Amino acid sequence: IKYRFYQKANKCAKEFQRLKSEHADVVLGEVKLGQVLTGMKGIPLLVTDTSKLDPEEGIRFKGYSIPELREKLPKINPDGEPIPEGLLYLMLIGEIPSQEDALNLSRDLATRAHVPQHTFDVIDAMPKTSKPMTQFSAAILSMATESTFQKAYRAGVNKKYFWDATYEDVMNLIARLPRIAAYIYRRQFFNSDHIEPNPRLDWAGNLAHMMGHDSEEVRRLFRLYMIIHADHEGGNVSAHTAHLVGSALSNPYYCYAAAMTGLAGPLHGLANQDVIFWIFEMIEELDTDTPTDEQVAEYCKHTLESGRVIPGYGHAVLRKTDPRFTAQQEFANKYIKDDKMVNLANQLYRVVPPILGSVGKIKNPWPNVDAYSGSLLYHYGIKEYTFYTVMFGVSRALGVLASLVNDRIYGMPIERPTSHPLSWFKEQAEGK
Ligand code: CMX
Repeated sequence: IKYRFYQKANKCAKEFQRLKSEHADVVLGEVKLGQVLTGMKGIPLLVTDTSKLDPEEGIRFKGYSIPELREKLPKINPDGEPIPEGLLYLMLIGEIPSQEDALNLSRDLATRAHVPQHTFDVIDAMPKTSKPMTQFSAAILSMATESTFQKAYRAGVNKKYFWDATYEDVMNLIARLPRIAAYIYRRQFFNSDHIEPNPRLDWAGNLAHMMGHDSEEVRRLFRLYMIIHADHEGGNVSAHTAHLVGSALSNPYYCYAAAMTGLAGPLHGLANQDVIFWIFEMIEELDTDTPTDEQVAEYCKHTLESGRVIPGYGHAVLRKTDPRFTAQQEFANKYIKDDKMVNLANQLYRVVPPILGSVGKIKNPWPNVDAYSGSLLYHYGIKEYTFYTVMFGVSRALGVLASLVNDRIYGMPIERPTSHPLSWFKEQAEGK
């Protein structure tokens, strides 16, 4: 797989270097002050090859939409969901893998999954009051002791081979994340009654197993979850953070730990769990778990009036219902009959968009991925919602770390945009 990756990515690396040397003066567009002041939206600043986000249509991974991936990627059970290893293969190599290729990658990950003892010690040394994402980020950082890249750099390896050591770190890190996540979960919520990995299971199935939710239904959900959260092009906070930190040639463990501290923010991955937190607040406030649409609308207005966001709704790029939301809704329609949390997610989809739309300033009133995932997890018995963002973090590694190997093989330089004091922008807008 590494050799196939090299053959494909090396061609792109040559293209990257050629464009850099032959077309450096090409103008890509103009930058408006409004873009600078609203989080650099819409400025084409990053090269990311794993996936591309269209505001209307949603995410495509190497050109494939989520429905296409669900149909074409290899599955263990013909009527189940594809295994995420197939998506990792696609993002690295650019082709839909055969069943054998996907299973080979799955086996490769299983052989790399050993977590060093000191990482468990780091987790165990933290108070149980530490948030699961704090434990997760610290655990990832602690594995930097194992970094092949760091050792290769110190040994003076030529920079044209950096990608190889990065690839090794990236695959090891991806392989170990389910074990680390499950360890945090069992420590936090099951009194450290840990469950050993089963190396015969696929990457997502093994996570379900080690968390103690060992049914085929949960494995099927986890496979879907891990695919839809895997990547969202390069500009989102977690992906961009890993890329930025990586541009300093920090090792992949540093890069991904940094990315996870970004994912832990409520405007990004924490929304995965905040949706359920907010729904429970609503249930408590309204004193019913089957509120009317009018009651839900009142509660939404109350949230907005108190200067808070409605989690799971809105997006920095998307302008339509997120296809990752739709994929989960379809999954629920197929497998779940009359569940309170799922019903609430559907009810919110009916009630929230018109309210957000009427506010005026909100560019996208539609749901994002986070509006549904918590309800599904809750239905299948994963009720510990303060853990959900860790699951997001396990999944997001697939895309973000595949991109990091690309960054290294392309020979991407250190990232260093220009900043100015506010007075400079004022001068540009209004003159002196
Ligand atoms: N509820 C209330 N207000 C919202 C809102 C929401 N769901 N979505 C946007 N707004 C507000 C913004 O806070 C902003 O207000 P101010 O002008 O007062 O600062 C205004 O509407 C304009 O924002 P925008 O341009 O539409 O959206 P942004 O690109 O600034 O923000 C996002 C995008 C996702 C942070 C925002 O929609 C949000 O906070 N949503 C809720 C949190 C959430 O679900 N995050 C997860 C996103 C997906 C992910 O990364 O996992």
